[in-house]
Amino acid sequence: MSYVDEVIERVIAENPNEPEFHQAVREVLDSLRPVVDANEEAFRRDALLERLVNPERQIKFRVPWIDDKGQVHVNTGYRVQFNSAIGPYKGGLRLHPSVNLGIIKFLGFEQIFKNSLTGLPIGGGKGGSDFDPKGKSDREVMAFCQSFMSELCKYIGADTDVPAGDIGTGAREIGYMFGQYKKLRGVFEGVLTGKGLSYGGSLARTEATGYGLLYIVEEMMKCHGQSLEGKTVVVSGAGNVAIYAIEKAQKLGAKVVTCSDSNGWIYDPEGIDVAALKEIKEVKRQRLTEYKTYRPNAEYHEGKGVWGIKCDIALPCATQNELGLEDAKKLVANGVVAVAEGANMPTTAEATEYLQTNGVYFLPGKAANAGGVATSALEMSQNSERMHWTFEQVDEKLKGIMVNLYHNIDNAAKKYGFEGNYVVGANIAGFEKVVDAMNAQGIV
Ligand code: NDP
Ligand code: 2IT
Repeated sequence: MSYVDEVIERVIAENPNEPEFHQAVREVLDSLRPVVDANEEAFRRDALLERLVNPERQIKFRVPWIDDKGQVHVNTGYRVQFNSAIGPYKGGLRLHPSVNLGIIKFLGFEQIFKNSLTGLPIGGGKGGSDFDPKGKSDREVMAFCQSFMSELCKYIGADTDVPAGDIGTGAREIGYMFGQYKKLRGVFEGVLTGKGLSYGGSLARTEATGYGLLYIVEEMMKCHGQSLEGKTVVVSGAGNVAIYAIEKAQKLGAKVVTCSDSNGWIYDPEGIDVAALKEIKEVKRQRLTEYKTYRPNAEYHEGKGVWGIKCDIALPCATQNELGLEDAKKLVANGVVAVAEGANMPTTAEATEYLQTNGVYFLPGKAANAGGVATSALEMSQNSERMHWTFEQVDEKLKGIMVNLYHNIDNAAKKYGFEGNYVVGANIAGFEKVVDAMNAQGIV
């Protein structure tokens, strides 16, 4: 059996009940076959892949907190410090009832390669909790965040591990966590990114993931002789990534006709009203059903459905495995040209393969949504030099990073004979730098 297949089998056997982690490992290791096959003896001797798929450290802890009625709740907190070969652990904190160790491991594993692709010195990590911020009062969210940080603060720091936002963790949560870290550790340092502008945050970090997604899509389209001007775009999600993807797509001349949350989805044939969406989601924290009060001509549908709308470009920006084979078939039948993942692993393995074999340009999340963490690394730089850069400076750097990233993954795919396969290109290009650093640092 090949070394890659052996390691995939071991990951499945040793990490039962973690299907998302298996899926992420399988996708990466499958892509790495040409590199691993060429170095099989040395990699096997050094147990390189075993070291890659086993986190350096995984922390699991109790998070007790008291609700507004005096009831005590206990959630589970996680931080998986996956790989620090190229820099301090870096990656978001997800707060969602579906969170478990396998999901945090899949996200942390992806983060290793994504962070490497940014070209910046950041290792891979991820964390979170099964706490559900939805429907909680500000005081309850604060109580949770303080309890969560009371334990997490023992394991993180500006030069060791720098968490950030993800699903359910936005500016409010980062603020409460930062305050608690500062109180307990007594240091004001860049231990989290996505901070508010008044206490060390970076301009353009809020917009970065969505904007970065559109910058890389724009570059890819340009390299295929196309542009975003006049294109119809379908987006899923209505959170941080989706909102700023919609905003930038519209600025670049495209028409975005959908968005969604976990209850339902909007079809607005005249183009999504981003100002209304921001007010509903960022200010009032309401459900998408409210959208019709701003745009009476838009349609609201319960459940899932955005992938059935005819479009040129599809941008899944909500969560993992939200775009399956049947969805991919609908997109292809409707003539989709490009699919780019704003979320982490939103497309199932079968759907990805179907899109690729039908000639759709497919950009995987670890490349397409890397603008968020790249800008987090820029926030770390600003914190280190105790300076603030302008919005334009950060945005310009972000755009440069995404354009470079596109060419790196495109070239890596070409170098190994997989031209146009950006999944293979991203995995190989991300892996090469990490493996070089791991080899240089010995068996640690
Ligand atoms: P948010 O919490 O801001 O938004 C998530 C959106 O997805 C919400 O509209 C949510 O609806 C919807 N959603 C639908 N189904 C689900 C589900 N089963 N679980 C969770 N959310 C669901 O998160 P972000 O926009 O920050 O993150 C979206 C995706 O992008 C995630 O995969 C994340 O890992 C990834 N990502 C985020 C980055 C960032 O900088 N924030 C950077 C790179 C990737 P509802 O409100 O009803 O739950
Ligand atoms: O998935 C991701 O890249 C993020 N949630 C952002 C991580 C970060 O450290 O900014």
